[in-house]
Amino acid sequence: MNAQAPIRTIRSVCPHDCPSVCALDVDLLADGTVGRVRGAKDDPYTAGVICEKVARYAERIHHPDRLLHPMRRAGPKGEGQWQRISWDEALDEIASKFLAVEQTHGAESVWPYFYAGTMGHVQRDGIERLRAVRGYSHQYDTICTGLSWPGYIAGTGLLGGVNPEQMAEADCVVIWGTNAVHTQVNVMTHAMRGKRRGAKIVVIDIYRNATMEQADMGLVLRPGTDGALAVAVMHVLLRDGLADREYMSKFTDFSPEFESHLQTRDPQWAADITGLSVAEIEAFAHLVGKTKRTFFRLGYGFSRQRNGATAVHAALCIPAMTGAWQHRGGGAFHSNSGTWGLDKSQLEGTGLQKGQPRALDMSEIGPVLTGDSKALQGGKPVYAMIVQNTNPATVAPDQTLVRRGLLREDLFLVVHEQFMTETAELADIVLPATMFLEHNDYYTRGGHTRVLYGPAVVERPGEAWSNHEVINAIAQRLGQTEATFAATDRDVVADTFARSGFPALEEVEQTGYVDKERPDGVARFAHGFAWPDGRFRFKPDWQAVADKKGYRWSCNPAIMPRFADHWDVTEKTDAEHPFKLATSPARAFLNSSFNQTPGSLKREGEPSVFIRIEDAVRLGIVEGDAVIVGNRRGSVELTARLHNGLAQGVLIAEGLHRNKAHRGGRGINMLTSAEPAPPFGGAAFHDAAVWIRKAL
Ligand SMILES: Nc1nc2c(c(=O)[nH]1)N[C@H]1C(S)=C(S)[C@@H](COP(=O)(O)OP(=O)(O)OC[C@H]3O[C@@H](n4cnc5c(=O)[nH]c(N)nc54)[C@H](O)[C@@H]3O)O[C@H]1N2
Ligand SMILES: Nc1nc2c(c(=O)[nH]1)N[C@H]1C(S)=C(S)[C@@H](COP(=O)(O)OP(=O)(O)OC[C@H]3O[C@@H](n4cnc5c(=O)[nH]c(N)nc54)[C@H](O)[C@@H]3O)O[C@H]1N2
Ligand code: SF4
Ligand SMILES: [Mo]
Repeated sequence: MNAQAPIRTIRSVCPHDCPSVCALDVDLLADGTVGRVRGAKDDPYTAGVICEKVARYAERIHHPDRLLHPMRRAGPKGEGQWQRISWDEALDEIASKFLAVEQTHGAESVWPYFYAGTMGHVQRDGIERLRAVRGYSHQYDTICTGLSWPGYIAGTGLLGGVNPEQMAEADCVVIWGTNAVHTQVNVMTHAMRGKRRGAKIVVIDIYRNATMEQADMGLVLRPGTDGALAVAVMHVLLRDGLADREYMSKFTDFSPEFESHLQTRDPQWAADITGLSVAEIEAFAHLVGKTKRTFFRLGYGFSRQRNGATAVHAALCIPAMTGAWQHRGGGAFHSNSGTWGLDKSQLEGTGLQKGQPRALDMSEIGPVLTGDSKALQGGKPVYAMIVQNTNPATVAPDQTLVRRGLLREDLFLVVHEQFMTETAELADIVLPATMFLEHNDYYTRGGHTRVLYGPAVVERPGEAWSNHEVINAIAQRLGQTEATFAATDRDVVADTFARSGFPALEEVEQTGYVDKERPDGVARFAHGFAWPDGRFRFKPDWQAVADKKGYRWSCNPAIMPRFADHWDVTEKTDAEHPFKLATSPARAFLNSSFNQTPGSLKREGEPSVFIRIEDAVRLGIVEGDAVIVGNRRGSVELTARLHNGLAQGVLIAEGLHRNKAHRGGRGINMLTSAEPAPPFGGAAFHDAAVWIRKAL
């Protein structure tokens, strides 16, 4: 850490893909570098707390491995030989290759690919403008939210919930399928405030993780069985007179058919499926049934199963049955991403769309690039890509196909990055990117209620360009003359705020945020849920969910369960694959970001896998053994860590280490499947049947 005194402290926003979207106070030092980074104390949600990886941001922004100049591949793909080139040369080559692909194969053979490496809307979503004006293939966004969002909307009709600060006012907080200590530390800040008042904390997960260590009640269930727990809880609520029938008759579609469905879902039935005891299920049901002010904080983790969308919906049904929504401190929250009211038409070039190109599923990047005709929707192969803000060669499922695809000789791959990621290593052209303190952007806080602004305050290293600048420059090289491709990032923020009816940017700059908190009654659906009849749905209408959000079916609609339920469609274990593996997030990495910073690498150590002690003993595996975990898709070498907090037959591998950090060079996503999960696609990252054995 640099010991100079700060010359000033500026307000910024953490740009990483994390629901907390913390407001930051960043010290700037006399030599122009970044010093300490702290959580803003005057921001009610951040409340002075940030995670340790961002507190050490100087390590990342001033990392000696930052990319500084455009480079062209100078040897076989992926062999690491590069030639430094100028921006002009790079942009000319990109434009001429893209034009050649357009002319030879059609515009749909170009596939701009991006995700949420930065959550700033201008830098993240501006790539859509280029896609629109050229008629390039669209991206169907599924990798992260494709299962959880539909599950939530199926109940409430809107992706929004009670202000999470109210966890501090709850008498019980249920943290369901999110390892908040690792993934969104601010949930713990507010939940612990409640706990100090005497509130009970319940954590529901598939292993005793860091969050469960803080809980009063920890429920460790088998992966992919949350729906069973949820419907059995509702069975008990009805059986023991703890359901709020008056609330249900006014605000939900509760029906005799649903009630008789639940009669068949008793605690013993759920115990057999979940591995929990009848006593645990009943104790949990009684706690939430008797504690009106129960706040359900539903995470992403339990949606990353093939039945994840239905599981999220089933869990969300519990507060609709107890009527917790009626009480301050009660209700549910998953994300507020449906509540911002933003007009992004200039930012995304909505009005400039050329043609009606196909939308390729981003989670299926492996099948798409290896010519799977279903993934390509019967259309032309992809011959050119520009990738921004994502690292598919590490994070996307079914790496055998992803790598084979990215290594294709006839694929022209441009990667715009801050670091030489494993995706950038496979590129034809690598472009250096700025970081959040080096460009202007605004950010929406999915885990709360604010829109925040983060200005450019430090000098960019070398010749790094922002995403916005790169998209504009490529568009101009391709002959696009629209004014939007000449605007600055700051102009686009200002324009988007103006179109959205937000205060002017100059005003927002003073405080750093716009508060989009909705009145409490609206947030808790006190005037009705967001379906035409105002009723919460125990009986989901998935087609209506698809219509609201533009989702498309990945399965036959007829196979979906009729009511909230356990849906038995997860990947099955068998004699050859007797274990279930989940790839839960590591504390010091954020997806694959930070897997190059010294502090994070030190904390995470080598790639490892948790195995239950009894399972290890049976297989003759001891702590620290090298093991191989595999299935039909591939295999990975890991270090065994014995654990006493997970169910029999469950393995947990925390974190997206670099593939190269594994002996053998193959990373954890060798084992995950790219098959689109029902109903609308998305990768079931925590749902893989595998075998494990000692490495020879
Ligand atoms: N430190 C850190 N922070 C992160 C990330 C990171 O990689 N590292 N990733 C960021 C991103 S992109 C996102 S989307 C969020 C996601 O953050 P979360 O909402 O926390 O979701 P996950 O990280 O997928 O998984 C959370 C927990 O779900 C558990 N889980 C898996 N399967 C099941 C199941 O069937 N049932 C139940 N009950 N639990 C299950 C996992 O074991 C894990 O403990 O976090 C963000 N923040
Ligand atoms: N096995 C397994 N795989 C998973 C998950 C899991 O739980 N288990 N989680 C999944 C989830 S939820 C998600 S969201 C995905 C996320 O996966 P990714 O979107 O790939 O997230 P990161 O790995 O953080 O990569 C983001 C990249 O963007 C770059 N970047 C950041 N800011 C900028 C910028 O301003 N400009 C440019 N050009 N680049 C920038 C960073 O350097 C980084 O390399 O991973 C998924 N993969
Ligand atoms: S990664 Fe999440 S918890 Fe950490 S500073 Fe960023 S927003 Fe906050
Ligand atoms: Mo994510």
